Amino acid sequence: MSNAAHDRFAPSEEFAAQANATSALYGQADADREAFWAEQASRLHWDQKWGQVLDWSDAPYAKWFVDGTLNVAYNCADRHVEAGNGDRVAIHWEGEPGDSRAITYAELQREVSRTANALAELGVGAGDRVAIYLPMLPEAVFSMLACARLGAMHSVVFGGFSAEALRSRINDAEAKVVITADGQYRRGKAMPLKAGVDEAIAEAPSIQHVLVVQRTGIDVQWNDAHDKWWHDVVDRQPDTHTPQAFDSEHPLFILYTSGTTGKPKGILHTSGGYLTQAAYTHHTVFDLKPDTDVYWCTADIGWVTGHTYIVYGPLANGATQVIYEGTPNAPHEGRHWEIVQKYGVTIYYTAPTTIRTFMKWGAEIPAKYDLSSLRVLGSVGEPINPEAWIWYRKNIGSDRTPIVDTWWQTETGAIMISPLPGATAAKPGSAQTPLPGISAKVVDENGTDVGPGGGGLLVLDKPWPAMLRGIWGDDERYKDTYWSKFADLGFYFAGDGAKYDADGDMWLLGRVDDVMNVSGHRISTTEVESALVSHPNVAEAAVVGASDPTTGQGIVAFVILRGGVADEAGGETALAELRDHVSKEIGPIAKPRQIMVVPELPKTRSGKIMRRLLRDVAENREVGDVTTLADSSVMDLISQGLHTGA
Ligand code: 6R9
Repeated sequence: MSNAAHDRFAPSEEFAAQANATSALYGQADADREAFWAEQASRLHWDQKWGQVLDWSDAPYAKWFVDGTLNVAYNCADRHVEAGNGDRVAIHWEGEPGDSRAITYAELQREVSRTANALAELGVGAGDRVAIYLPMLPEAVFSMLACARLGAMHSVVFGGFSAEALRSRINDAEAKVVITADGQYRRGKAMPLKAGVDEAIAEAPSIQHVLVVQRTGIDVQWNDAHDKWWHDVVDRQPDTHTPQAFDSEHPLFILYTSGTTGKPKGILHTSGGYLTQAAYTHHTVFDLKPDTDVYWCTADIGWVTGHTYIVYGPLANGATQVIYEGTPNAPHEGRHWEIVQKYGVTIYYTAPTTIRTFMKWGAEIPAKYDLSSLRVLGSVGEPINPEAWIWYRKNIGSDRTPIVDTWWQTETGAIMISPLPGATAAKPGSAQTPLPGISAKVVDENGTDVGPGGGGLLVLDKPWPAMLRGIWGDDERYKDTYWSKFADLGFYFAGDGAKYDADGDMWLLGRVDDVMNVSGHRISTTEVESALVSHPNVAEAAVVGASDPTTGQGIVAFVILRGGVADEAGGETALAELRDHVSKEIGPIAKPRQIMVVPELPKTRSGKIMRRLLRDVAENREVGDVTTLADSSVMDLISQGLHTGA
């Protein structure tokens, strides 16, 4: 079969010659890490310069750029206007129904100022928390930056989350204000959004005001005591606002992410270090040229990728970017490529799950559009299987563009491990190397580096500027989750399995709770999934380790077949062939015990497969809690139509 995993893709000479970063950057960072980060911090405007670069004396709580002061929103809007770039488009916003709006940096500065004035009128000040529960509208960006401008923390809650999820997040952070919209467009339909807020705040006593953007015009229930239309409150505000400088360690935002227990963790990020690493990585990893590039990150603002690579990184760098409101198949499966063509997008950043969806829809769809403007492609969120990587490069990147596979987490705040597009000969499926200034290792249970060819756990062994500064209201959990496993060594435990190949490049293998143990062999669910999707009949695959009386765990695979092959390939012979295929790709030890053909896979709203639920099916248990699924009916579909081959 395919040797995709063994191919290497060096940047072209032209690309390398114009790249923002060369391999010299690694040596420069290694020679003096703090001096390197100080240089990166100089990308920003500081009202007062820092003294010490890093104070790690209170580990695991870092202080970066000690005593420096800055205003994050000023850095993301005003200073570009002052530098003469007020007419540059900051945001090409594209609505799902086809409406659009171009927002220049001068307008961004005015909109953020108005919003900040409005929030101040509603009583929001430095240190307060504001919940943001909005679709992908320009107002989401204005709201986040308005909070930053005032020194208030935002807590963005993904618009696809339930009222219950919103309530628990509002209550945990004791937010004063929630910003929402009447409704949101999803595949051509206006769906209610404010209704969820009404339900959430019935038991959220900290909320004093609900600020409502009118997006769809659908009916809403109105409570005069706390509801206010955005257009009534924000539009009448003065469009200037004097930003105040805050300490480098002033809190910027809280973002909730799921952990191993049920209660989400409120990951806390602060200002100077976070913005420094956001700007540096966005410039270096995507090779951003602010004068000429049109950048597009397809994430939702409700996830960390939307925070760092839609709001803070690109806007700190004065980039021009596309923000799209809707889904990739509204109103047709070529929508993303139509947008790339319309705006001349040059840098495109998305998730493997989206790429595999495009594969499923077929290469003939992107082929209908002019994608020649693209020059850098990115991937984030989960390991990308080599076949998807190759498909992405070939069908979206015209077999020409570098691809950056970027490993990072909500907790790390910004990209940590990634190729440099102009310097790295890329290996499909491997994030390869910690960025200049970042240190990461693969270690065994004792914390010893496993060395080339070895596998183990990913740790970050030196503090980095955008690192989390704790879990909101839960210091113990912060120390326990990330710092207790290698307490003597002071390593941050990322929760991911990883290995080095013979060249010493890193391969991220998924969460360690997704690593299976079959007859004493460690096998990553990702490796088996990757082998399955390298078979021409398979569109998508999810693999779990189900408990097995003889082998410890047995491999159970759930596969979605490609369109047109479902009938023949679902049969016993075809499934046996699939099992043999995996055996051939990885080894007999990785041969699935059982393969089930399913119409859909259960995914969270950020596109991560919920293996826990599949494990329930594989172990013949009643299926557990499905409330965090993007579509909770998927599990019913799976249970109804199982064809299995064993
Ligand atoms: C940015 C983001 C973090 C987890 C992380 C890891 C997985 C992210 C990856 C990747 C392999 C990549 N992950 N990027 N795994 N290769 N390039 O996704 O943050 O939602 O907090 O998820 O996602 O398992 O630990 P978050």
